[in-house]
Amino acid sequence: TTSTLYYPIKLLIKHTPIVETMSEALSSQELKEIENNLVRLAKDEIGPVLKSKSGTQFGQFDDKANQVDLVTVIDKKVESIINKRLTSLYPDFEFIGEETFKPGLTSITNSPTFIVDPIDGTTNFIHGYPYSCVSMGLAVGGEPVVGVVYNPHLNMMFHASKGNGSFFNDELIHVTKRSLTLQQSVIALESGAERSPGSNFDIKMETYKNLLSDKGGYIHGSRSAGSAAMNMCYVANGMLDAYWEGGCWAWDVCAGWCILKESGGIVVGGNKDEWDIPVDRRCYLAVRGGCEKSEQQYFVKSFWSHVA
Ligand code: LIP
Repeated sequence: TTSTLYYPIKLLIKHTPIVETMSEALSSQELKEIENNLVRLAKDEIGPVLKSKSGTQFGQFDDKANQVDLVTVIDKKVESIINKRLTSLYPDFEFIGEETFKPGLTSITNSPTFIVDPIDGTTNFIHGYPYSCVSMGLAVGGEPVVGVVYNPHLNMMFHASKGNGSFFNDELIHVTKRSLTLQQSVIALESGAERSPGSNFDIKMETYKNLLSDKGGYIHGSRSAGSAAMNMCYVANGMLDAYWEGGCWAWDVCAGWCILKESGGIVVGGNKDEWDIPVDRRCYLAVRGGCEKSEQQYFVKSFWSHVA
């Protein structure tokens, strides 16, 4: 029997026509302005905090779901700064953040909603490993339409808004045109926080083996930034060919999803035949642009054939 790497969709996106029309009310120019405000907030206020506090929270973190799912007071403080700033700028928009999310109560509607991870890569942040970043996305009608991901340690600012292109440090992202095949790909794969044998953990490890084995996908290699948002951005600018994970959340991927789409990439479900998924599906396969749509679709089907 084939197992499914799945997560009960805890958050349902309620499609209501009234709000749908609101999504058309935000022009690409308005989205660009929101993008610029998020870039400024990331660069001027959040980046300096992440940069100065990374590697200073040893022994000062708490467990969440388990002892490898971590949070610090800085995560909570940064989310509060972002929430206050965005609520004052956009009082009619909703806000969902990793540290204030309430499973089963918080729901993503079709209203304009900021979906924010104050520190993506918290474990990296605690260890002083320079792959933590702030990830701020805006979803309208459930679709990621603005994304800003900033890693101040490596001075990497990725940003995009629907219809306005994707940027890396203010340079428009152009993914080098080249063929896309599973065998010649470098793919981000994460250990994640779910580690119990006999669960999704086994499916993940089995899938990694299937992809890497010379009797399986025989891919060029796998990488693991420890940050979904950074992985999405590296797929967006073509440094990675794909990223696959089950278990991360809407706030991990919302911003990177917009950045990736604006650079010609696609996001589908991590399980077979899931071509069209909601932002909170919690199981994703992100694939780069710089190739034909038909190549992306063939790559996705090849990848899915290796999911355990
Ligand atoms: C992290 C994700 C990463 C996942 C980690 C963790 P956090 O988010 O970005 O993809 O593998 O387990 O969930 O918790 O650092 O914000």
